[in-house]
Amino acid sequence: MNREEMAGVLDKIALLMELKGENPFKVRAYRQGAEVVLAMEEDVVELAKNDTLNGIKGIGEALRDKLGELAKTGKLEFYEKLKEEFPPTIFDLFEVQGLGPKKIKALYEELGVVSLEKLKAACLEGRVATLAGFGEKTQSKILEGIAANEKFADRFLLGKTGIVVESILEMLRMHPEISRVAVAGSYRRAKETVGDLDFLVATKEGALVCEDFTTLPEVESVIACGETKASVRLKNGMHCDLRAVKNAEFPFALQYFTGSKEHNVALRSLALKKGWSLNEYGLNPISDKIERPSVEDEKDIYQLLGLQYIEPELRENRGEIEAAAEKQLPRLVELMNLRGTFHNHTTASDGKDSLEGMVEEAMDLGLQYLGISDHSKSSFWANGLNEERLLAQIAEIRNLEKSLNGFRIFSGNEVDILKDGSLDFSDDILAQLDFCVASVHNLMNMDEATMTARICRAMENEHVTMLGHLTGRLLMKREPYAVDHAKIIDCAAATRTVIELNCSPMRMDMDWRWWKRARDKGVLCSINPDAHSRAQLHYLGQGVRIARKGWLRKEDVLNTRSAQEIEAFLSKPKAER
Ligand code: DGT
Ligand code: CA
Ligand code: CA
Ligand code: ZN
Repeated sequence: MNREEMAGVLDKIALLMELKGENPFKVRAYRQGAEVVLAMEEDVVELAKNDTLNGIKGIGEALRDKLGELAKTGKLEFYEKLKEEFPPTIFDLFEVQGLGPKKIKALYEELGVVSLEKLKAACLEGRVATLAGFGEKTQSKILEGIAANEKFADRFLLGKTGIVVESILEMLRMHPEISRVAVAGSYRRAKETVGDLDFLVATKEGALVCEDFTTLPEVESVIACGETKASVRLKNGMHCDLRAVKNAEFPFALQYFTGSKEHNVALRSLALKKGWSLNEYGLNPISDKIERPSVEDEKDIYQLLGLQYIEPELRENRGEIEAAAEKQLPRLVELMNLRGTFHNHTTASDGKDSLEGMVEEAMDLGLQYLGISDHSKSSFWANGLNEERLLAQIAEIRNLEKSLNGFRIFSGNEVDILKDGSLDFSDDILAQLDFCVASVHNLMNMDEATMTARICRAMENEHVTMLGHLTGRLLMKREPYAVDHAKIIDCAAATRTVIELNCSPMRMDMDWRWWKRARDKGVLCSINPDAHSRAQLHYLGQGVRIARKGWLRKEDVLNTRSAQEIEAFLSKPKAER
């Protein structure tokens, strides 16, 4: 049980109590408790476990005892009982935009709505509009909300799923009856969003392993459990499949369930041409004249088909099979190639950690340098720096650097691109920085031509080292703004402006589908976490996987260069970079 899970239980208790129409003060106590648990500096789980969670504002005695029970046993009797009063699908209703506990209560009590499906049906039949306090308008709003939910139904951000995937892998590896373990599907291919998780194990004891899988601590409920397959819903809401195969089938199953479907279809037809039938169980000769091949792992399958090994990130049928046949696949960048990173925030603007804290974390990560780029003055919502504060920050950085044994801090800024493509700081000020990330943060509704011209003008500025989050998209939340990627890439190539791969999980922007084109035009990529806290520097891990998905090699990524090389790069005029 970790902090987030503990807070999650309190939040759900608040929701269910509200549904039951209980005392609003009690409800608020749980909700507030959840916030306190999330925000506490101390290790709240440890304190609760040791019964030392005392005298904390917002956590009364009743709550303290419940947290203690949760931390010690991983369960809470009170919550389990409360949950039994409702069908588990009821929580889905709270995800619909515009539906609060009061409305859900009415829908539940008067129409028996207990799931999204029932809610949608009730809306379509016009029954929701007839409820007191609802009406036609509310009904169509609810339908819109459901539609928006369905569009992103049950997809999760790649960058937020790593922890649960790693912990499930680790537990499966420890199982005595399991010889091989892998995660397949879109997670293995590093898609920016993941639908469900697909685990694969090699075992002789399929039924037992499936059964044990359903009892992992991450599991919320069991959907199905058989001899070779189990399906569960995890506590974080994700669906998750486990397939148990024989050791000899493992390579084929891994290849098949990694996908993508399009890649598999193309690979299967290539196999057919060579006289094999390929499926999730094996590679079988079509005629008995051909001998059955020996396959130990996934690499052997590609080799038998006359292909270079294709890294999972590339398996989207976007030219990788052709390139592998011609032995032209790129050698992809790896996390250990990164030497530093740019675009990071501190408490000077809207970051949660100090300059020192950010630097400490970067050093712990084994990096040689860190670029600091807080917001500029027009981003007042993010406490953007004015000229005076920016100059003071440069001085602070130069001073801090003296005590760092050669670790470099590059002083930069994430400078706003204004409406007409001019920048938030004058050239005199920008010239005093080591580097500059230029980003759009407002007026996002421009038409494509205007927005593209605006961004291109910014890139023409000699001081703009790189372009930040090209489209401003927030995955599953905010559409990208209209911008002509091809033109931006051409302009970046012409002006020698680097484009950032912003690897904040909800951004992953520029999109991976454009990087090969950029690379082929000689545009450099900078893999940037856009970290607003120390912990967020770790976004680099999934960022590298997205860069790989974009066919990028070490030499295409600026921040694989050493601190000295970066210094030399930044000191040259852009035209010579
Ligand atoms: P997701 O879960 O929506 O993010 O995407 P995937 O790629 O993980 O898809 P999923 O979980 O439905 O299936 C896992 C893999 O299994 C998929 O990438 C390819 C393979 N697969 C599933 N259904 C089919 C199919 O009908 N034909 C072929 N060739 N492969 C399939
Ligand atoms: Ca999947
Ligand atoms: Ca699946
Ligand atoms: Zn930004």
